[in-house]
Amino acid sequence: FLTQISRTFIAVKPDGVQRKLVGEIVRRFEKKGFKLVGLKLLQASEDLLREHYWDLRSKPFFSRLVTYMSSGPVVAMVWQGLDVVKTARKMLGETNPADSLPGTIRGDYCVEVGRNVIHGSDSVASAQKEISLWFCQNELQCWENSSSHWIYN
Ligand code: DGT
Ligand code: DGI
Repeated sequence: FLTQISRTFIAVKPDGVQRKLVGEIVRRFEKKGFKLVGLKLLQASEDLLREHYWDLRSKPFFSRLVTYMSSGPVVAMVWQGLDVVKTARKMLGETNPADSLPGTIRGDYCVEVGRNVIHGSDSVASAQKEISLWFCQNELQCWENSSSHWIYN
């Protein structure tokens, strides 16, 4: 099969928290049918963020990005479900909010790439890396979703 139950790392960025978008973002993932397996509020260190954004380390905006992302609390989450990595990216929209369609989170709630309110892993491999970077094993919950038979056949 090409489709898999997987996990992805989602973070409401400091601007998303300040703008009271946490509930709206959690609501969208819950209503879609994904399962929440980890959630915490934290102010990320610059070291954590430099590791998280390692692939962007040579970009001209890298230090601004780390400053922005460490400027206030973020809500870090792990969501699980069928093809959740790919689907979450669709729910987020494009990196640049101007390219994001209405109906996506970035398309509905932000205007600038440097304040794009949410992060989502861009591949299954980076999701695994990011989940282990941001969460300990004992912060991830295994639980039976009582409505799973109405979401999956
Ligand atoms: P994410 O989900 O936060 O990893 O962001 P992506 O993957 O949608 O976008 P990415 O990895 O290209 O960019 C990471 C962060 O870098 C993103 O929060 C916005 C910021 N960024 C990207 N390009 C620029 C830029 O040209 N200028 C500035 N100031 N920031 C940028
Ligand atoms: O995974 P994405 O966030 O969609 O995209 P990414 O991993 O290429 O970039 C991570 C973040 O970096 C993105 O959410 C915002 C920031 N970023 C990316 N490209 C730019 C940028 N920020 C600014 N200011 N300018 C950019 O061109």
